[in-house]
Amino acid sequence: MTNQTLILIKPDGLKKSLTGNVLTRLSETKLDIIGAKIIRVSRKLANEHYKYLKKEPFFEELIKYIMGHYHKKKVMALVYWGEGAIDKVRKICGATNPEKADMVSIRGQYGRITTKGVYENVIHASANKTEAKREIRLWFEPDELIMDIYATKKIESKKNIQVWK
Ligand code: IDP
Ligand code: MG
Repeated sequence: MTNQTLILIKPDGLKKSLTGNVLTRLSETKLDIIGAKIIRVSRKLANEHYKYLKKEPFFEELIKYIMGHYHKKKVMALVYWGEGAIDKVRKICGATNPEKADMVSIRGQYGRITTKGVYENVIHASANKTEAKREIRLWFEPDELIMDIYATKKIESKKNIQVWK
């Protein structure tokens, strides 16, 4: 079954110049990239993305990590689409704890645990279809993807938008 998944190259991945390595590893999946961008993560976006971990002792450190307090203040967000996308990408990422992850997985190769106890594991990937839908809709607007993967609607916008001069 085809599905789609959200991937984030986290600030440690960007700081360590791992973008190329990570994209090369992901290309082993032969999936299609249908969206990509560099984002500066706000606290609001970070809180929303990790809201299910709010009660964890490492939550505040995790929010600082994804916002780039310890590395570069940016993440690369991507949407991959294709046959079994969610599972294929999770497999290449490896386990959440970089010390327990398969050594040839992305997290096993490049991740570490900080002295503050955060798993700096280079990459995020959606774990299942429900999570993928919530996360892709959170990180991307419909017109930033080259495929219509979820239902959309038109609204009248009074927003001040910036355009090229
Ligand atoms: P996942 O990223 O493999 O889906 P989640 O449980 O969703 O794992 O956790 C989100 C992120 O929070 C992880 O990728 C990692 O950066 C961090 N994290 C998760 N569990 C721990 C922990 O026990 N200690 C420190 N950091 C953690
Ligand atoms: Mg998760």
